[in-house]
Amino acid sequence: MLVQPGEDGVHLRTCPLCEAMCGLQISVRDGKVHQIRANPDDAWSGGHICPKGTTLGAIHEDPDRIRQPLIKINGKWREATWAEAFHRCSELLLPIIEKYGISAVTAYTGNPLAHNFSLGRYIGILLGMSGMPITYSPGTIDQWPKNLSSHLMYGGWWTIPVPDIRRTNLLVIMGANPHASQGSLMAMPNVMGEIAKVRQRGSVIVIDPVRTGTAARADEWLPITPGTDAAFLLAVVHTLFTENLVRLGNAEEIVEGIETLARIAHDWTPERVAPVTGIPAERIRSLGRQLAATQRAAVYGRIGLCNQEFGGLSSWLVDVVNILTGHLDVPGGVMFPRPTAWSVTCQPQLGLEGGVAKFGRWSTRVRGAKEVLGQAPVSCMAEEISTPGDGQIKALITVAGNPVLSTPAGHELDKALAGLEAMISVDNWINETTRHADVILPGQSPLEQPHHDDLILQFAVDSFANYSPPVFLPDPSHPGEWEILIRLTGLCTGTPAEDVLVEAIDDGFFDYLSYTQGFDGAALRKRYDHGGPERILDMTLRTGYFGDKYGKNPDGLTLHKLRKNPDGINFGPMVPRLPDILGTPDQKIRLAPDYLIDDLTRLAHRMERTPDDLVLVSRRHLRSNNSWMHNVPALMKGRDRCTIHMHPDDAARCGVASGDTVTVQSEAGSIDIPVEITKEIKPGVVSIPHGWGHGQPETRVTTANAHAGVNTNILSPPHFTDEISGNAAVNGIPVTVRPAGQLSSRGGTVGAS
Ligand SMILES: Nc1nc2c(c(=O)[nH]1)N[C@H]1C(S)=C(S)[C@@H](COP(=O)(O)OP(=O)(O)OC[C@H]3O[C@@H](n4cnc5c(=O)[nH]c(N)nc54)[C@H](O)[C@@H]3O)O[C@H]1N2
Ligand SMILES: Nc1nc2c(c(=O)[nH]1)N[C@H]1C(S)=C(S)[C@@H](COP(=O)(O)OP(=O)(O)OC[C@H]3O[C@@H](n4cnc5c(=O)[nH]c(N)nc54)[C@H](O)[C@@H]3O)O[C@H]1N2
Ligand code: SF4
Ligand SMILES: [Mo]
Repeated sequence: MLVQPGEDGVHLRTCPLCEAMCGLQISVRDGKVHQIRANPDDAWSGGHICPKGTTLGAIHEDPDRIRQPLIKINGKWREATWAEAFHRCSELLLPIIEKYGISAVTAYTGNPLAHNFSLGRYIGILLGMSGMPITYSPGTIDQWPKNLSSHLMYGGWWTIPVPDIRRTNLLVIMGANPHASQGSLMAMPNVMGEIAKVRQRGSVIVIDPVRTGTAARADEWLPITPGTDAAFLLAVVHTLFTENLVRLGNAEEIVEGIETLARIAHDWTPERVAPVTGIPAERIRSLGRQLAATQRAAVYGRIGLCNQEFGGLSSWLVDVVNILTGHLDVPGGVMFPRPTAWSVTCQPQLGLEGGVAKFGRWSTRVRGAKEVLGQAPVSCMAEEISTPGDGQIKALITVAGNPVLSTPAGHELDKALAGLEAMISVDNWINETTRHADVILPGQSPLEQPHHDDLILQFAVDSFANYSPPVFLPDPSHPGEWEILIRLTGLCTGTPAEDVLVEAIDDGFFDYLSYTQGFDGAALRKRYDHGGPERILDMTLRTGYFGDKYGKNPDGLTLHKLRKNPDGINFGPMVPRLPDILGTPDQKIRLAPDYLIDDLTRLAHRMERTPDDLVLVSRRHLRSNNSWMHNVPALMKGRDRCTIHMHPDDAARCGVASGDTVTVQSEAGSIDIPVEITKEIKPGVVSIPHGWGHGQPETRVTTANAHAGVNTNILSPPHFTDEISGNAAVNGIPVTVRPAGQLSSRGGTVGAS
């Protein structure tokens, strides 16, 4: 029944759109996608799917999707051959590098690369070998605080424990809404189905300023004041110590710093934090008792805990509570996954081995923001482009990113991009960001390339492996994105993009990766008749835990084996991995790293601050995917999703009614947006989704432009960060709301930005 790439019939395929990684059956008729359904036999997802998964055909066939490179000359786009396009990249970039050096060039590498077969594996080449000293990513408006706490505690910045949901009886969800997101840094199919099962066995508690779709399906919703989770968790830790509930379980022999922790937690009584967090002291204490008394319990924190003022502390304290209650590395607690293939993106950072806090190895030119784990806040990018002087950024490469919509003060970045001397985008659409490019190099469609998740499987609750061949054959002249990245890397080092020796660099990368696993790459290469991402996939599978080790373990995993098992192979749930997984030199878990402890002074100041009248948080919707799926007509049906949610008490206070357009103003800017009044949000908190603000001139995203919405990141102050990680605080932004058109209390006229 299964057919070859390019043939009509039913193709099995993993959805590359989110961490649920659903197995799909894609039926093709007359060379077009006829229908997409869940694959009930998929060894990972067993029949789960969401509305986005059924639209992969629409993405593939989207008339706006770029199929041929585009070159902009005198403000006009024209299609070009690949040779012309690479040549144009060289014409643009080489003189800049010659004149100002490579430090005048930067890159922004966006979210879809984590889900993309080529980009995920090859982004390391661009970032590691191009010589660009500073690059940016949405990492610092996402999980950087978690990378930070993992690096400091476990000695590995991607050593992130994942809730073992399928075996837990008590799940506390903080700052995550899997009902929309389908889970993040916690990969499993049908996460809401799993949450329902936890409730049958025990209970689920959601701690979030918003009564989200997840909270509505939980046993309890604890509405917390945005940005106060660290204080809340410290009070839980306080309770565990004062009530003698600390049980380290598996971690007993390998933790360090427990005395320090007990000492610092002493001051953080539930009574002290209750008024600020909005959660009663007694509930904080009882939660501590509940966690300590439940054998299989897990606390899970995600983006609401990262994208906030105390992201680093909150991310750390989630793990601390799990450790103190004996729930680290045990079934039903939080565990470290054992991926079938290791990810090239999770290689240790050079110079940061051992989990030491050697940050600030450089700082940004304009703001002086310090480097943390190799990056500075993404909000620095605009000022680095627009501020003249030595070291000014003159050229930008974007790879699968739309920072104009996704990063703080994106409207300022929008202006800055217009002033660049050169911009090259590896992207499939002309959108709010890429409209500023001089050259756009499109990737293949998600159905024209193979698939096997690289990064996401590092956070999977099962050790799972699968491989999807392409559904459609790409135009043979269309290079894979891995080749595009290699050419751009070579270009950054001074070789014209068209002359870059792609194979040699690819071989070198393969050899390096093989070497990290103790293999001789040159010898291994003899086994393959071609390079590229499939060769890397085979090698990462074979040298992984379940791999055949190139013959030493003959029954082990290979890509060949996966091709013969199109429903995938599931090696079962997570298993204990301590202490082997620790990257700290003494193989101990650092419970109380100085770098984090030092930040408690900032949190103590926060406790004294006058409460804000109204603060803004972000939200996600199941039928969106950050900024880039609004061009899919089927996902845009129904009511307007780009609205501000507001509690009736706040609406009355601000004099606004449901359906009104209101002006929302922060220190950074103002936007006009329709209001939806709802009791499902804590009074004093409003929420707006990100990724909107389409309808910009010279973009080519027809459907998105017809449902433009507004860009909430106009309201995100670029300097509002979790200072210790540099991560953006897009939650907890003080705002005012008033009927649109009304003068602001400060006097001036205010309209949409
Ligand atoms: N459909 C869909 N799926 C997606 C995405 C998408 O855009 N659409 N994006 C993907 C990406 S890139 C990511 S990173 C993941 C994110 O996945 P999740 O972490 O599940 O993200 P959200 O759904 O935004 O949920 C964040 C929650 O944090 C809450 N929150 C805000 N501030 C605070 C706070 O201070 N404290 C607490 N306790 N809670 C707070 C918000 O109200 C919100 O409910 O989703 C991924 N999956
Ligand atoms: N206020 C607020 N802002 C946020 C967040 C929030 O919660 N609140 N969340 C943040 C988070 S977690 C994230 S991850 C970021 C996302 O930030 P970005 O990564 O900048 O944004 P995306 O919308 O994911 O951009 C995707 C880009 O990739 C392109 N693209 C899609 N598929 C492909 C492909 O296969 N190949 C190539 N080459 N390009 C492709 C799209 O055209 C688009 O330009 O947003 C962040 N911004
Ligand atoms: S939940 Fe939806 S978007 Fe995510 S992998 Fe499954 S089908 Fe794709
Ligand atoms: Mo993200």
